[in-house]
This record gives sequence, structure tokens and C-alpha cells, in this order.
Amino acid sequence: KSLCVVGLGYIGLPTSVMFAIHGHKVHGVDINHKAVEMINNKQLHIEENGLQERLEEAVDAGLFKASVEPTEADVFVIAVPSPIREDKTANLDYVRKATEAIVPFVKEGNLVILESTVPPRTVEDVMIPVLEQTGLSIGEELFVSHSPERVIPGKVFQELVDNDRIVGGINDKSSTMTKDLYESFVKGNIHLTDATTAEMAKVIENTYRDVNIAFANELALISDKIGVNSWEAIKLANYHPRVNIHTPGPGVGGHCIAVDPWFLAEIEPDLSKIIQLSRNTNDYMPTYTAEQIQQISKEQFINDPKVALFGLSFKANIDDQRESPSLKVIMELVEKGISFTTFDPHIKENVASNQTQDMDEALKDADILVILTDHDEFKQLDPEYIKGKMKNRLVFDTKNALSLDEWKNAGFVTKRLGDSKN
Ligand code: SAJ
Repeated sequence: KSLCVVGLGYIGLPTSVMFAIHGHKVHGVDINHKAVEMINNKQLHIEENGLQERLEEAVDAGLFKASVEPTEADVFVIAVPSPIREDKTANLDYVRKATEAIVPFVKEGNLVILESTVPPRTVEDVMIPVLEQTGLSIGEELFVSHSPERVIPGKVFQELVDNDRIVGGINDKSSTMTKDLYESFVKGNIHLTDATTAEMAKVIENTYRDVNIAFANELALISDKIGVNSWEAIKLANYHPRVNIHTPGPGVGGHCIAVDPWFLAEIEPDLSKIIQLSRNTNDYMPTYTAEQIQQISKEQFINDPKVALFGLSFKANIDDQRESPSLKVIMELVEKGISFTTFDPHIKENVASNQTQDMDEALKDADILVILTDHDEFKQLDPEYIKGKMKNRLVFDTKNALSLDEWKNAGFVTKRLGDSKN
């Protein structure tokens, strides 16, 4: 088949190369000229395990090329961002614009698939009216479905293949056509439903995770007051066969979990109480983290601490900073007038202020080391080495990434988020 994939980001690019290395001819589209040029030169503008070699394979086979303009194709796949606005309502401008952009190229018999996560009813209420401009009869001459991406950054290629996939067509024919296409590389089960149910299922998955993390964060806040290590208590509770509590942390980042629950809250604000409460709990965690940094320092009689913040990406071993709790912690420290440096081996671009690529420089004159992301590199930090680089020996681990006993032995005063035993 020939495919036109609109949006070559964290989802669109890996998906494009997967289709290409499975024999489809893929034309990728992105509004970012620089990204398009890089992709055609087999260079990556994002970090993802296994993407480089697959991109090379796809381009070398002549089955994948990128452009800023769509083209005619059998299938159109839309994988563009669907962020929220300041007021926590869905910003569907990218989805709408991508749909409008393909309209001139859509022909009879084509299939349009939306992969972006969207509020339930977006396909029916936002996309279909735009696609009607093709003059084609929707469901008879033009087929449309929602097949939400469900892959986790860092393990995208494994999950693209192994995860079950949801396919929600606007009618049965749309669903079957979509299933046939994804079967070229998906080994998980493909479940068919309607477009709106598929939208709901996807939003529910991420909302479930957000609510569960908020519960874990609440347990961490309680544990900080009552002489309990929440990490240990949660681990023990999870030995129960029907309990699966997620882990606390400095907040919830990324463009999915921190965003998608608002898609439900927006639709039915009065009925989504737990959902909104959870969002607010998770959004409070960076503030709590900054307050803890201040408090721990005060307890050690350091009134004007210099903080070394380790980890800027929103989670371990990736280069993505979207909605990262670290950026919110930074804002809180700025507001409190606390000085800091930042270090993250995965972030090359100097987006955060006071960032250095040199760990020793980040630690210079620091009073407190704060771990905000559990990168593998940080788990391997040697306290014996670090202690020689800092002014004071204080460490605050918000991700349970360090063996704090080792740090204590090296002379550090230690604190773990959600743990009043450490
Ligand atoms: N986090 C915690 N505690 C946890 C798990 C995560 O604090 O127990 C934090 C992370 O540190 C991070 C944030 O939550 O800041 C989100 O990370 P994540 O690993 O939960 O999720 P994402 O955003 O990388 O990917 C999610 C996935 N959804 C689910 O697992 C239900 C992925 O499968 C989706 O494809 C993706 O959202 C998406 O694009 O929607």
C-alpha cells in the first residue's frame, strides 16, 4: 500500500518506518522543515531505541521519504500532537489542520486513520465534517477510523509490535481495512470497535494511570508524616494478587498522562471528580518537591542552598522534556530565589536555565543533590566520587533511584520522597 503519514514526531516517525520496513511505500509529512531535512538525510530529530537503524533501512530501501507537503496515497495516517490549552481544554487545531491538509489529496476508496489521542467524539464531530469537503460519501467512498497509539517512549518498537491494538472505525468496513493494514507488523491482538469507543478506551488507559499515580503520591505525602517508607509499603501491598499501585515521584510529565485526563474532565466536569482531583494532586508534586528541598536544607542549617538538579526529561532514559516535572521544580526554585544548576545526559539542547553538560560543574559548590529523573546513569552514581565534588553532602532522591545506604556510608544526609525513615 502507499501511505501518507502526517506528523513525524515521537509516534509518526517510528510508525512510518515500521510500515516502510514492512513493505509499504510511506510518504511522511511534517511542518518542521528541519526535521524533514534531517529525516531524509537519515538523521534523527528525536531519541528512540532502535529508530536510527530502522530509519536507515527504510530510506535506503527507497520506501520512506519525508516532505512538508502531503501527497496522494491509499491510506492517510494522522499522528499529530493534541495538547491542552492553558484552560485545560483540548487543543485540536493540529488534528483539524492535518485533516484539512489531506483533503485535496484524498480519493475514492482511501482510508484515513487518526492515531493521535483525542477527546471522545473528535473523529465524528471534528474530522468527519472536514473530510466531507472531499465530496466523497463517508463510510462508502471514504473510510475513517481511530486507532490510538499506545506505545511507551523508550520501548516504542517493541510495543508497536507486541501491544494489542484498538481499531475503531466509523463503520465495519473502515475497521476491517484498518485492521488489515496494521496486521502487517502488529503481533498483538487487534480489537475492533467504533471510533468513539476507541477514543474513550485510549483516554481511559492514561487516566487510569494518572489516577493510580495520584494515589501513590497521596500515600507518599501521608508517609512523609508518619514514619513510613511509602515505597516499601506500596511494594508490600502490591504482593497482593489484586493490588497494583504505581509509584510516587516529583510529578507526572509527558504529553499524554498529564494531558489526557483533562479530555474527560472537559466533557463532563461535574462527573469527573476523581479524575480532576488526581490531576491536581500530581500537579502539586513539583511544588512539594521544591518545598522539601528548602526544608531539608533548613534542617541542615543551610539557609541559602545551592541545588544540583539531576534529570530534566519527564522520565527515565529519554530526551523528551514535554510537561516535565523538573521544569516545574525549576520554576518553583526560581520563585523561592533558590540557586541551582541542572544536569541531564539525555538533554543536549540548553532549554533549561543553568544547564551544564558537565556533571562536575553541576556539582560545584552544591549543597544538595536532587534526583528528579531515574536515568540509568544516575542509578550508577558513585557517592564516594560525588562527595568530593560538592560543598555539602545532602542528597534528595525523588524517584527511589539511589541505594541511600551507600550514600549514608559515604557521609551524606539522605532524604527520599515519600519516606520519613530516610
Ligand atoms: N510516573 C510516575 N509514577 C509511575 C509511573 C509514571 O510518577 O508509577 C510518571 C513518569 O515519571 C512520567 C509520567 O508519569 O513523568 C508519565 O510516564 P508514563 O511512563 O506513565 O507514560 P508515558 O507518558 O511515557 O506513556 C503513556 C503510556 N500509557 C500507559 O501506560 C497507560 C503509553 O502506553 C501511551 O502510549 C502514552 O502514554 C501515550 O502516548 O498516550
